[in-house]
Order: sequence, then C-alpha cells, then structure tokens
Amino acid sequence: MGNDEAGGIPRLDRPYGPDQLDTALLTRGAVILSEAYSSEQCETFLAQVAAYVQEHPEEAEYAAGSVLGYFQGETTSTLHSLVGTIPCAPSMVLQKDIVDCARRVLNPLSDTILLTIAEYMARQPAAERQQLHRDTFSWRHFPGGEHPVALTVMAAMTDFTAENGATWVVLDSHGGAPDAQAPDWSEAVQAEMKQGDALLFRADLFHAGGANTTESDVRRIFSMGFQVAWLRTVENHALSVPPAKAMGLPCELQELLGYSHELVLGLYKGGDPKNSLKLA
Ligand SMILES: O=C(O)CCC(=O)C(=O)O
Repeated sequence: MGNDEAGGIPRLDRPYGPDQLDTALLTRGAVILSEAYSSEQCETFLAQVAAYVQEHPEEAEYAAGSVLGYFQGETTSTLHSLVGTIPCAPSMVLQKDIVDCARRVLNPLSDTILLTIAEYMARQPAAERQQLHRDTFSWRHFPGGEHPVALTVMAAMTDFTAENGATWVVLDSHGGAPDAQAPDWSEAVQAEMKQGDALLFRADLFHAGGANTTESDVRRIFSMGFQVAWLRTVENHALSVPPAKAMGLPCELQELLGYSHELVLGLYKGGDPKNSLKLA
C-alpha cells in the first residue's frame, strides 16, 4: 500500500498492484490512484470539453436545467454523456487499471459490467458542501450487501484541495442500505489530490463534494461509474451513443455502453445487441 497521505485514504502509486487495489477498495471502501491520468490527458480533456461547450452553448444550458444539473445547483457546471461527443472520452473511460478493477470487484454479482455515467463537473467558488450520500441511492429499493453493485470514480482534472472542496468520504461506511442514515461529519476525511489522480470508491460508501471556499479556484472533475449489468444505468447510452455512433468505438466501450447482455438482459431482437451495430 502507498503512503496514507490523503486523510487516511489508501493511496497507491504506479504500477498499482491489483490485489492491493481491490483489498483497499473492498475493505476501506475507497482508494486513490496517483497519476491515473497524465497531465496531458487532463489538459486535453479540459480543452475538448471547453471547445464543445463553446460550439454547443445549448448543451450547457440543457445540462444546467437537467435533473442532474438541477441537483448540482447553480455553482456547478456539468456536461453529461461525454462518450460520443468528447473525442478523448473513450480513452478516459477505458483507463485500464480502473476498468479492470471494476470488473474484478463487481464480478461476484455480475458477469458483465456497464458504464453507469461519464460526466464532467466544474465546482465553482461558493459551491456548497453536499450532504453525505451513497450513489447506490439510484437503486434505493435494492438492499446493500457484502459485495458492491457499483463503483464510482472521481478523477481530478485540476488539483482537489481542502479549500476548493475536495471530495469527502467516510471510510468503512459501505455495505448498508442505500437510504441508511448518514454517519457524522466528524468521521469524514477529504481526498486531496493532484491533477490526474483518481479517487475510486464503492458506490455504497458515504461521500460528498466539499464546499469551494476559494475566490477563483474552480475544481474540475471527470466522474464516472461502473455497475453490475442487471441494474439500469444513470445515462441512457443507447440514446446518446446510438448504433451509428457506437460502431466506431472500441469493442470494450461498446460493451460498457450496453451493446452487451447479461444472460437474457439487454438483448436486441432476442440476440446479441452487437448485431445492431452491423445493421447501422
Ligand atoms: O464533488 C465531488 O467531489 C463529489 C460529487 C458527488 O458526490 C455528487 O455529485 O454526487
């Protein structure tokens, strides 16, 4: 295990050992991967998002008024469904250490995994601290258990600091019902990270975005999730990445977007959804 710099959150340096990674995630609920993305990847991502928003101001407006945009509030800008619009999003999603980890830790409950969401968030000065919450609240009627059903990733596209609202997590708070009472704030620690670091946590771990108390430091996040394939995803990928768009994507990403099936779930005309790509 790497040093415990980030408020006791396990931190691993490259090359990340799969056993250490999975153990930290499954036992403590969260782990930080140092330099999961290079600075160049982060800068490219930010430049492509900025260019996209400039070319499509209506998308930023739509995002602000959307269910998730409204939930985030006025001091956070968001952009969703990045795969299919942001050229580098496929390679960001397919960060191998992260996807492989998701496959391993979700494997006890699912043969296939899906991308829950891939989004960009910019938390501006005056952004307030969120409530401690579990991302499994999306599937709140499903009881929690020993094995995770989903994994969340918060990747720092700019430095996460205590002042600009680095994500708070309550270590060891995983494993309960999605709507269980949140622990006391005194148990929460902040995931301070450098640009390119990624915080991975079980989606049933209590966490929250912090308050941005700075004058001008916008905290920029690439956030994504992975989940067992028998639960519905947050993003409806078939609409944002229809077959004609999905055809050109890497095979693994097609699977993560739902051009895949878990036994008889997700079939296309009774068969493999990949068949829809041949017809596109
Ligand atoms: O801002 C963060 O670091 C965490 C965001 C989060 O948990 C959420 O938006 O649900």
